[in-house]
Amino acid sequence: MSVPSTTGSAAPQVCTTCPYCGVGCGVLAQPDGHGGLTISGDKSHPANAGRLCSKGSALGETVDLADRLLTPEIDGAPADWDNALDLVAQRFRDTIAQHGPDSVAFYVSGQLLTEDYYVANKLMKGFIGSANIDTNSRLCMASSVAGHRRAFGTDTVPGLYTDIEDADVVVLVGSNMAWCHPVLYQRLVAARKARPEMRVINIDPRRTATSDIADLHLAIEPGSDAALFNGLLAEIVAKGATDQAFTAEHVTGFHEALEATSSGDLAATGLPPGQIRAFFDLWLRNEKVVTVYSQGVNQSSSGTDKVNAIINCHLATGRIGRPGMGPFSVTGQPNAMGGREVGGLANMLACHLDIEVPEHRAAVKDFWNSPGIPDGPGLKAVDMFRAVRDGRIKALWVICTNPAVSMPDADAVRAAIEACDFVVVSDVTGRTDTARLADVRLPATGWGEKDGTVTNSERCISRQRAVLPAPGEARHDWRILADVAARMGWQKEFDYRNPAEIFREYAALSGIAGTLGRDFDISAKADISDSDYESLAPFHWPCSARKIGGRFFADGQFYTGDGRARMLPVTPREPVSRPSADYPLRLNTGRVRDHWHTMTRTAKSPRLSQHLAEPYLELHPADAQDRGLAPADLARVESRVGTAILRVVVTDRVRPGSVFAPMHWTGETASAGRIDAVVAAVTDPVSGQPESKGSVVQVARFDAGWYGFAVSAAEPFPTDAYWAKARMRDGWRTELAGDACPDDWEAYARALFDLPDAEVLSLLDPTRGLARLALLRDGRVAAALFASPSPVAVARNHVATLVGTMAEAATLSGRPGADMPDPGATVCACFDVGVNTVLAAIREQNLASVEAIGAALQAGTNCGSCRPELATLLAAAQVREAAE
Ligand SMILES: Nc1nc2c(c(=O)[nH]1)N[C@H]1C(S)=C(S)[C@@H](COP(=O)(O)OP(=O)(O)OC[C@H]3O[C@@H](n4cnc5c(=O)[nH]c(N)nc54)[C@H](O)[C@@H]3O)O[C@H]1N2
Ligand SMILES: Nc1nc2c(c(=O)[nH]1)N[C@H]1C(S)=C(S)[C@@H](COP(=O)(O)OP(=O)(O)OC[C@H]3O[C@@H](n4cnc5c(=O)[nH]c(N)nc54)[C@H](O)[C@@H]3O)O[C@H]1N2
Ligand code: SF4
Ligand SMILES: [Mo]
Repeated sequence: MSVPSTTGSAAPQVCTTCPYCGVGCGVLAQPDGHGGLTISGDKSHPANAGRLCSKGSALGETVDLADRLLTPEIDGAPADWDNALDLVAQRFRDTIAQHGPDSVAFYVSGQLLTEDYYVANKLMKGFIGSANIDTNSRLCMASSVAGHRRAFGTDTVPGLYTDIEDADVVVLVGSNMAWCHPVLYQRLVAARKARPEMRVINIDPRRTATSDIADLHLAIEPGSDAALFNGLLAEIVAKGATDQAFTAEHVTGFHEALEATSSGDLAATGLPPGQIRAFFDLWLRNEKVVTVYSQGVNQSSSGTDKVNAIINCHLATGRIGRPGMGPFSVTGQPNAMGGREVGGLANMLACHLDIEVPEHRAAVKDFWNSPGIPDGPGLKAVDMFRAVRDGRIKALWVICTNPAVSMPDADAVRAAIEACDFVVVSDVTGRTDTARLADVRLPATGWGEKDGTVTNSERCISRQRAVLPAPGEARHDWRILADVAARMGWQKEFDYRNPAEIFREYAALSGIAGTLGRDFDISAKADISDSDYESLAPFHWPCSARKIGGRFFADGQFYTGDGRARMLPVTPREPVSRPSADYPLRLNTGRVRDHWHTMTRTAKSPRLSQHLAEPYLELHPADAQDRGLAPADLARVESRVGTAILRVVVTDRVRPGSVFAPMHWTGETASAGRIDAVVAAVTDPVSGQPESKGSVVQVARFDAGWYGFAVSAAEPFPTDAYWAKARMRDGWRTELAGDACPDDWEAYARALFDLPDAEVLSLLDPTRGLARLALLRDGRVAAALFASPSPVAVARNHVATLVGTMAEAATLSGRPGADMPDPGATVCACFDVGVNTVLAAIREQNLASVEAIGAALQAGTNCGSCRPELATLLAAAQVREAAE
């Protein structure tokens, strides 16, 4: 829907949806006339009512065409679409003819739109006749899917976002909501402010920005969530808090679940008894409890059991599907939920139909008019890449995901892709670790250019709409898939003209699913016209003659054979990899506030790249001391499968014995920052989801001969033992380290910055190993390098402002003049406010609240994503003041 322009002749404002997290915020986007977009939150969208986080607000900075893949490529050379599509179709056809349908596979993504996903699934399961289509949701939501299916007989999130606001107790388990679902977190913060009696409990081995709001932070032993919730179940029963009417009528497995609990469970959590009591008391005293859970639960070798241990407690108390209560698995990707609905996982069919149920298969086969549907599940992601490695899969199509970075045992995955006979990658850029390995690269349209629907964490289906034209020769993912299908012989079955047509077919199929007793039914939309699809407003499923929107399960109607929910007996298990003398530390991994996954989009934004500009390792002070590691040193993190080199952050946010590293850095952005190279490919036996947060590692100093910090107008391509680069407003900032100092710093710098003829200003002190160089073009700084034998101590945010300035005597000091204080590391990305600026303002202006900081500096007043960090700075300053 185009909202009429408010600015006269300018391009119209388009109402669309954010392409990042599963909160699914509505966005208003308007071309700014310079290739970018002006972005604001959509006040009419039920998810965000106008709010956006730092990533959503910066969307306009990510749509330029730098690094975009704009034409198809075969073996690295530009090709036309006909040749590329013919080749893909022919290689898939030949491979299938020779080795059977299970010798090919698609690996797709929760960031595809529902319409793209539907076509991919239909092609593989319905026409190629293999179930070898899996998605990165296997690394993300698979344990929640499996847990839901075991408990409810369907993969359905019962509640709505308003339940989180209406609850009296919100339990956040393995969720860093402040950084990962920021707008939902802001809704929680606002609700809590309006009702100060509301209580928030955060269960996470690590203290995070989310812990800031928590009345109780349970720094649980990694992996011990099932033990804690088993303990809670036993307590519910012991204290008579069971809803006997609900369990008697609507639940089976109560006694088995209770019997599986043991008095020893709670010891495994490592929590002080007082904290456990406080948690249990809050849970038992309040009926309105919502338990929100995310990757700390799912990404575990016992993820499915953790999910069921949580759901058990809600079923036992009948606290499900009513306002302000219920288990709530929040989805990660913008269309993680849509992908589950459309059957993107190797063990599902479309519309919550089951590939293993003959009646379901027959219905879908008839509807698709397909030659046959495989009668069992295909390979799940980890097994799929093992099959690629073993040569069982000979042709692979990767769409909208970057497995060479995000899969566990990522070096082995990279090697498997490289060795595979035929690899196709559809992406918006060719510069990903995975796309670089492809035989055929296909340019896809990206956010802002494509049209379709997504489903967010609360089952709300929204439109993404194009606001920019498709660049170069890029095509929509659904169309690329349909073009290949046509060339494989299924022209008629894939003859779609637009996404509306695909959506109608999908909605009609959901009506059949509804008649087969499934809950995913949006058949009321099956006859939607093209223009109504164009203006489709966000709606919650189901949407059929029988039910529109709302919650599930308060009525005790479940989707199992007997209509009752299942409580599951859960025996808590530790993570599979155990710390040992060789690998004594537990490696936890996750996200940072301003980056999205493998950074192909967020790294384009200078402001999103400032908050955390380098891959890092959080390490407890005791563990750092044992290894002789100081803040800003480099560390080598090693497991049985691989190595990463990361910057050391010494902090008691992590427990002794645990380290944390972000998942975002890639071969494009750092020399050895791919943390999944270190993560072992251990999976949950039920869901197949990898244990991304439970590997064991050893950490040792990475002894560098020299360290460097560089800024440059143009992108540098270092080859040193360590480097990590990030975009900044006028170019690039790069951290460097090498084994032995270059003999000739000037020659080194000229090569690094590819500035062979630049004039060089230098300040060299070979005896102390210090080097400072500025490379000039027409008297202005084109690049600068600061090197020393220990981690370089220059004011980075100041040095970053040198590029493009006239060189002068102070250029190589690395410090701003007394009249220009160093702002320090960026906290507020929207207004570019640094830590030092915030601390100085707190001190000098006696600021006592986050609001006061906002009034003084603007920090935290736009998207609000940095408000938890501002609160932490404020608290630290106040503690210091009290101590002084
Ligand atoms: N900024 C940003 N936001 C994102 C994304 C992004 O890339 N960047 N990605 C999106 C996606 S796809 C997803 S899936 C979500 C993920 O959202 P989250 O799940 O909130 O994010 P993570 O940082 O992966 O992990 C959450 C927390 O789990 C904790 N944890 C680790 N082990 C355990 C454990 O054994 N028990 C418990 N209770 N906790 C544990 C970690 O310390 C971490 O703080 O974020 C979405 N939002
Ligand atoms: N160690 C560790 N590993 C993890 C996790 C963790 O917490 N720890 N989290 C896991 C989770 S939850 C997730 S969801 C995954 C995410 O991991 P990935 O899915 O691998 O990460 P992305 O960077 O989001 O990859 C999306 C790719 O699609 C491209 N793209 C963007 N838009 C489009 C489009 O419209 N069409 C096409 N064809 N391509 C497009 C992007 O450029 C990018 O290359 O990582 C998983 N891996
Ligand atoms: S919370 Fe942020 S990243 Fe998530 S959908 Fe909303 S604006 Fe996008
Ligand atoms: Mo995810």
